[in-house]
Amino acid sequence: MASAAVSGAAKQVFAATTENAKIADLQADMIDPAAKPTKGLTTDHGVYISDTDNWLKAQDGVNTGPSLLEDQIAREKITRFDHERIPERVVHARGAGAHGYFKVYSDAAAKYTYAPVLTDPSRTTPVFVRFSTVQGSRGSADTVRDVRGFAVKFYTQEGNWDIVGNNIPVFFIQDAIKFPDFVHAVKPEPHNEVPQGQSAHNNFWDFVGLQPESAHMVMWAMSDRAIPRSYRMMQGFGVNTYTLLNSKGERFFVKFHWLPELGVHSLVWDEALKIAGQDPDFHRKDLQEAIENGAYPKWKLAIQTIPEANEHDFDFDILDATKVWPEELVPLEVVGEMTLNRTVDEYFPETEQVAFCTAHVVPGVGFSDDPLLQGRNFSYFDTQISRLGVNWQELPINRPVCPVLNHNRDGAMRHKITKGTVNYWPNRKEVGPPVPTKDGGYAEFMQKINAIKQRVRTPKFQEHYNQAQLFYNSLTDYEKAHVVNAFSFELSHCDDPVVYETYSKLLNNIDFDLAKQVAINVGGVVPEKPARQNHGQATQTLSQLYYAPKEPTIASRRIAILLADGFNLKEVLALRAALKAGGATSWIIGPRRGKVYPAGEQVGSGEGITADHHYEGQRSTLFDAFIIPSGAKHAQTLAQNGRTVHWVREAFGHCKAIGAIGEGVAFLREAVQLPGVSFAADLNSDSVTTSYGVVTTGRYDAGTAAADTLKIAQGE
Ligand code: HDE
Repeated sequence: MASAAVSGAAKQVFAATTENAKIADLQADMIDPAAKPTKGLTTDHGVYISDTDNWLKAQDGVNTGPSLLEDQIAREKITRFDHERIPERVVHARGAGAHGYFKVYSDAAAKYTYAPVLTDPSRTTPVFVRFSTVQGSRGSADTVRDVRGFAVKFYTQEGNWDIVGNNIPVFFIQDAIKFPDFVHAVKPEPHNEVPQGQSAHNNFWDFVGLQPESAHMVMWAMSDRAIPRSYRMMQGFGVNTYTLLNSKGERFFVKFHWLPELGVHSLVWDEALKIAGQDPDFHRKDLQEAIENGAYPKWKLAIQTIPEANEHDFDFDILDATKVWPEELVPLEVVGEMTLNRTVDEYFPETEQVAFCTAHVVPGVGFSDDPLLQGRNFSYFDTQISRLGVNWQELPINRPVCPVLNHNRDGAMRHKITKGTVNYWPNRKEVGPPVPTKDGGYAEFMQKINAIKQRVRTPKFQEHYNQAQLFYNSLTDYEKAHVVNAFSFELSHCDDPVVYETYSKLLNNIDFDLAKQVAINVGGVVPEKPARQNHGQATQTLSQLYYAPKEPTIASRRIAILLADGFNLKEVLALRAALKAGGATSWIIGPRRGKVYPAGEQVGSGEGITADHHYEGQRSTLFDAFIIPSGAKHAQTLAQNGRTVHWVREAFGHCKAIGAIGEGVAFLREAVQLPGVSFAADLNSDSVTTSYGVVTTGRYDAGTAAADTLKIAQGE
């Protein structure tokens, strides 16, 4: 991927790629053209090509003659090109992937499972992770309002284990049989294939309005969780209820959680909309940039477990994927940590061809009767067949690092050549025998079933609003305001009154004020009283504020330094050094890409400093924070430029940390005129010197960090 953002300043702390068992396995299929493995171009059958620019023609030197079908070299080139595309994923089509590894801290989870990947701290298990959006096509924008996929493939020594999760802990439906309806409703509408990369349309809101089991998930999808700042700053959830089996034969229900080291952070809506146009690859590039800079994203893996005997102790069904297990009732236990430390070498054979499957579990991990999971276990294998072919598990990125041996054979694109005369069991040569469970063969839990076949769900599956309300009650006021705005935006895009009236009525089952505000905004049904009593319960772990990092950090943040000619060079150099020391990347934004000249140097001569982008090249939307150094002429020029004033005002509107020094403060105060802002100079505070100002609305810890950075710069 050619990436402007990855060039230049971003490669300040380039890290060597890291090897693991899966990377070693992939080497066998890797070609490095830079190592010149051949003299030059060959056909697919290995014959050197002397001309790749001219189709073989019957030509006399004056007149252009017909192109000859005989040209096998041209035909092969065109045919290969004609067939480059495969079907995109039916959902989660757009994604970004990376390699890494997983380690457990101890054998603490041995009381729940005998799976070594979860209990053996001496092991390093390679992983491949693919993050994705759900609704849009492969070419859609990254920052749209949507659920994010968070799919992890562990290449364990006992086989591949996939946790195919999302960044939201619940789902829209309870039973897999509803999935095609849900996906048809959210995807672009059938008559005109609109809209792309969003759920703001009649069909989605029609469906969820008639399907109250979606209410809880819809609340999450309308919250800030659906516009993450970065894939690296999202929680991940297995969503479905799985099971763990220990060596005593006891079974536990389990939910898997990924907790990001950097905390959970989101964009603001206006910013997300703008980035979707300014840099549709924002999240993809962010992941690549961080890994290439050595700022390896990390998540802790935590589990919630419920002993089999306690399955029915809750007022919700623990097999219902539209419900969370509140952490007050079932605490998280952190068991290990995942680190992503290598970007892909080639997008298609890795990120596009990776194929996840919820049915891929390893001994010690199993399924539950969660009706969504049961259906998923069928769907994933099946969909890979139409996307990649029946031998999809042989593809390099998908094959396990442990040996694979069975009597499955043939099918399109079979790669393996299995020696011998028998391809069935039992056979007279005892080739490929089953492995007893005591020697590591997969053991199903001996679950007793005494049931009547029927198309039903249990009574607890019928309650849909308690947890939707719990979620809303648990948000901070500003998070609630964002939810109101999100519903208002989405329902305003529905032009069928039946749709927005139905949904605004449904909201009154969750929260009276929410329903009222949204109905007023979108012309829905304004309620006079709540449709149900609010139970008033809240829990701190549902607001994303709870996941702010304990230690504020600027590591891996993008911080701009906004300059015009005549700036203070000493300050800028000190700032850059300080930002680099804190693990952030700094970006010079100037009047032109190329040299910008400090005070004391003639414009057009002298050393200057190299700007990474001009003012329009990268807008403030693409940075977490920015700093304006001192310099009289520079501040004056910035003040006279509508574009730079807008650049700063927009960043302020997006709640970014803003730092300024000396005349930079005057520029902020006089030209930009940020509403409601006090400057350090006005504060009469001992802890802040009067020579610089820091504006932060507290969205990012980068605010504090930028202040510290400036202090460092001052000390220079
Ligand atoms: Fe998926 N889902 N899903 N899903 N899903 C797919 O598999 C499906 C569900 C999730 O990066 C498909 O390989 C059914 C929940 C992710 O490659 C398909 C049901 C969760 C990804 C499929 C669900 C997910 C997929 C399409 C309801 C969160 C992308 C392409 C029973 C826990 C993985 C593919 C990647 C992809 C089916 C519900 C997450 C069609 C039937 C719940 C992250 O098989």
